[in-house]
Amino acid sequence: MGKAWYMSETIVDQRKECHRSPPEFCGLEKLAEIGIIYRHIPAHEKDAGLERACAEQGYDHWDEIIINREKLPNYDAKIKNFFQEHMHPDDEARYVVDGTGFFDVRDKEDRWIRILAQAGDLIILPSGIYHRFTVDDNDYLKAVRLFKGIPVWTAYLREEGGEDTFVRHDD
Ligand code: KMT
Ligand code: NI
Repeated sequence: MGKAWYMSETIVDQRKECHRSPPEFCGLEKLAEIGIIYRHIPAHEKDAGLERACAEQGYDHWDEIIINREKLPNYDAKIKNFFQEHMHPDDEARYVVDGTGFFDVRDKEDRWIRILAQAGDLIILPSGIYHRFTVDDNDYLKAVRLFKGIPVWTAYLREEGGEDTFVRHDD
């Protein structure tokens, strides 16, 4: 667990690892520096681990999402929205139950870092952090989403030189 790397400048296929050449890995302390929590909670400690995270961070609501073409309603639009750089007024807190995916965030110099999300990973992107998300070629990620209060699905896009606009992520 716990793998992150700097991304190649050009993305040919968002679902691939998109390494630089040669690959340049990103230390987990770098993620901590930008406020990201990236912690492994093995399946058998899931309940206690998530309870602890909820108590620490003040989360009191949760749901479960399966990202997969067959399972996720409105799949194409959601996949597109997830991969447009955006931020939320709330934390994005996800515990990966099964499957894999990538969360991309920027470092302080605006360089993209790709964070591997796999079973047992708790990833918390604090509110206001620009990010994007994609599944990989397996097209399957099952995650618990943790919230403070009932979630508002507002995402603010970061557009090249443009105004922030918002899209709805969920129904
Ligand atoms: C978001 O807002 O980017 C997401 O919810 C990503 C999908 S949850 C694994
Ligand atoms: Ni998001």
